[in-house]
Amino acid sequence: MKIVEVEAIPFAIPYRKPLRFASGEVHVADHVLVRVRTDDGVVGVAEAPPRPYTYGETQASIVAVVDKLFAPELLGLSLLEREVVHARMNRTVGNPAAKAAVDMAIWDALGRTLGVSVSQLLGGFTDRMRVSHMVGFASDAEMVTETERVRDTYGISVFKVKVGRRPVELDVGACRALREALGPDVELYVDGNRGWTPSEAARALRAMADLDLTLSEELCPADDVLGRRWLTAQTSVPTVADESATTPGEVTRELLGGAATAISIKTARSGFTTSQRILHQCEGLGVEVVMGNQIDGQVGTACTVAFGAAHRSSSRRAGELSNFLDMSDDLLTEPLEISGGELVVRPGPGIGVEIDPDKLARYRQD
Ligand code: MUC
Ligand code: MG
Repeated sequence: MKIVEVEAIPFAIPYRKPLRFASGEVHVADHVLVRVRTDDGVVGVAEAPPRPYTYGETQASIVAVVDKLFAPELLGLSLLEREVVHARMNRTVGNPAAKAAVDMAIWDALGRTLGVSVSQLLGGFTDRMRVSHMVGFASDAEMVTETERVRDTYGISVFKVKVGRRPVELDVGACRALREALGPDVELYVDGNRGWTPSEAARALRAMADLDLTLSEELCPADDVLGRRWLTAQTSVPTVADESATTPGEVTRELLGGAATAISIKTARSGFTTSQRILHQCEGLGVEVVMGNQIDGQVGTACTVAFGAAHRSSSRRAGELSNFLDMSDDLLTEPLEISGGELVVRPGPGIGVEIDPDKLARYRQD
């Protein structure tokens, strides 16, 4: 079970349709595949999606930090020494997606070594999650058409609508058009990616008070400390902290500061190990969680559903598991399939995915 190699392989797969949101846009999945090999010949994999506009990481920075800083520190450690792995990686600040991918590739290798599913190792609560789909910026008509197509094709009935544009009326109009087109049976919630000021957010939420929004995520920046507290205190829609709450310490700060009432957990930035700490922290505090999406490919989505389904509290809400559908291709031998609005955890050891060597050869950038 000793780690003998840690690889960071950059790859790029174009999106058929870009995702646009208040802090950025994605046209190409320029991610990094992390592979951890052991002396038994087992290989664990995970995917790091760089989000420079959220965490400052790039594809090149992820490759560099894994190759130059993490890999030399991890060689020779056992897959069971994950606390040591984290202590060593945490000598480097930041780099959440790089650390998360190393963590999850180690868990995948552990599951494969033991011949068991990582989802069962983590908790084994259920084998599936309901799926929530993120809807990016477009005209009202395009957003409605996309949402209806996703509902009709995959049975998805939960949608996270990107907001945070200026003027706020653009987003209020889009959310209203979606509610009118989709009717009352569909769940809608919003994510501002820090696009609004607290007063803009308060105004928008008042204007959407009749739309039955179930969550409002990261409407304004974490540095708007008093403004976020003011906003959260006056709205009846639960406030989700996403990019402001990526570590247990940040989760404490956002919740105790009154800036959030729920937490988005993303395995793409906190792996399995730290995500489980955050989940248990939220359970102890009586705070709801939602399994978020860092615009993951299929490897990343397999990780999110493995984690989300593993625990009662992370599987209650629909998980954000569907944006890989907009990619033109992916790396797996067998693609993930969403049907009836659900995604099932891959059976089989580890996270249950196999990388197609031909696809990796086609898309790798090194
Ligand atoms: C989200 O929930 O914010 C957009 C940027 C990012 O890092 O994640 C996505 C989705
Ligand atoms: Mg978000």
